[in-house]
Amino acid sequence: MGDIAVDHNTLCLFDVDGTLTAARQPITAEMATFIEKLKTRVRVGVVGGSDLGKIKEQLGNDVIQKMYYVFAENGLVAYKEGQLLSIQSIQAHMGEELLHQFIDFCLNYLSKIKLPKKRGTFIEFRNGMLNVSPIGRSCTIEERNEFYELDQREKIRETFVSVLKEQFKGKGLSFSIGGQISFDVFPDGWDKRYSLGILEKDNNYSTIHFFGDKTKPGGNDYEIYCDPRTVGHEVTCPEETQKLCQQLFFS
Ligand code: M1P
Repeated sequence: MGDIAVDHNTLCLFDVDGTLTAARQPITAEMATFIEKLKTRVRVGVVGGSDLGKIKEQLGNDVIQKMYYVFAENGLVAYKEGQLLSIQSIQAHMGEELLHQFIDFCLNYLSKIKLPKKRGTFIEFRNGMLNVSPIGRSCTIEERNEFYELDQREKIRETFVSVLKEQFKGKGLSFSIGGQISFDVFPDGWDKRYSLGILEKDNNYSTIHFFGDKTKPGGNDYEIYCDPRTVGHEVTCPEETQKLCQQLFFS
C-alpha cells in the first residue's frame, strides 16, 4: 500500500486547554505522538487564549516549529512554520485612557471580592488582551482547582464579567471565560475568529476543522466553533479529541 499524501487543503485547528491538554498542563506523550501522526494526513495548528509563553510550557518550546500554525492570544500573536506572521497591540487599539479606567475598575472590584485565598498577578497584560484572575495567576495547581470548584458554585467570574459588561457598555470590549481561574478581555472581534481572518489571507483551505471544549456561549471557543468558515467539533477532554480525529482521518 502506498503512502497517503498530506492534504494541504484541510486544516485541523485545536484549542489547547481541555482539548489537546488538561487545563494548563503539558501535552501527554501519547497525544504528542498522535499529533505527529495526524500531520501526515492534514495540516495542523493550534489556537489558544493563552499567550505564547504558556502555550510553549504546555506544547513544548519548539511548538512554533512543530505546528504549521500557532495562534496565541486567539491569533493576536500568529506564527506560521516557525515565523511570526502578525502581532496586535491592545494598548494601541484601546488607547491609554480607556485602558487606565478599565484596569483601575478591575483592581477596585478585585479588592472587594472575598475569597478563601488570594495570590498574585491579578491582571496579566498581554499583547492583544488582558487576562484578569480573582485568585491571581501565581496560585498553585491545588489552589487553582480549589478556586475553579468554588467558581462553579458561586459564579465569581461570571458575576465579575457581567458587572464589567455593564460598566464598559459601548466601549467595544469582549470578555471570555476560557480557563479555570481567569477571564480574557479584548476588543470586539478579537476572539478566536481573528485567526480565521489570517487563514483566509494565507491559504484558501477547503476545510478548517476546529476542535474545542468551551463551545457554549460565553466560552472562548464559542464564536469560532459556530463560525461558518469552520467545521466545529465539541470535545470534553484530550482523549475525546484524539478519538474523534482517529475516526475522522484514519478510518
Ligand atoms: O486557554 C484557555 C485559557 O487558559 C488560561 O486560563 P486559566 O489560567 O484561567 O485556566 C489563560 O491563559 C486564559 O487566557 C486562556 O483563555
